[in-house]
Amino acid sequence: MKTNNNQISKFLSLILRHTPDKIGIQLDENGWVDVSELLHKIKKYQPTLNLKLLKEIVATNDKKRFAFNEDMTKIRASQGHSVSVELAYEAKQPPAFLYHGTVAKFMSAIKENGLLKMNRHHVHLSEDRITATRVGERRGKPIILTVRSGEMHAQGAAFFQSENGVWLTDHVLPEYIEF
Ligand code: HQG
Repeated sequence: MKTNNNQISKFLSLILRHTPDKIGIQLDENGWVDVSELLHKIKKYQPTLNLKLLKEIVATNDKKRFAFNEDMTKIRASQGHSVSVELAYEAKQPPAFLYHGTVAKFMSAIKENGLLKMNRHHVHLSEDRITATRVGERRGKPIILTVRSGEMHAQGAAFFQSENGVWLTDHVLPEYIEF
């Protein structure tokens, strides 16, 4: 059962972050889609998915990747889009330090250019080292970089926090990174 949920969750990430057109839906400018339309159009690909299961997946997803609107008529991915959406996060003061998990092969480029958003809309930073370690581990032996986010913010850089707690910013210059 759990693996089925994982598989549906992966498919939902794909649709709600990257290729909504694959099942013939469109995200609105803030990334939302109607739950009833989603359930209808996704049936062909995920025949077991119904409203009850969708609610379960949203509630139990390990990284809280999806969120409903207040009356649960709409759903969106909380972050990680490659299609253009405006998630309308509020700018927020970050803690003094945030962490970024990466791997050795990117280190020379990061030392030179800092952290870049690459294919995402923001650079993703974690509030604690354990989370950053998990992020880095997806690519190999993790290296944890400490970002002096408090100092960046004091000097005018904007930070946002997604619904699932990930910290987001545009670019981290190398001088704010402790290697
Ligand atoms: C690296 C997952 C070369 C960066 C995770 C990373 C997270 C550079 C990779 C979320 C660079 C981008 C985000 C530079 C950064 N030169 N490489 N200048 N700057 N990089 O996946 O932060 O499962 O786009 O270190 O748990 O790894 O999607 O970002 O290795 O929360 O929900 O370029 O993705 O969540 O990789 O991960 P990503 P990320 P989800």
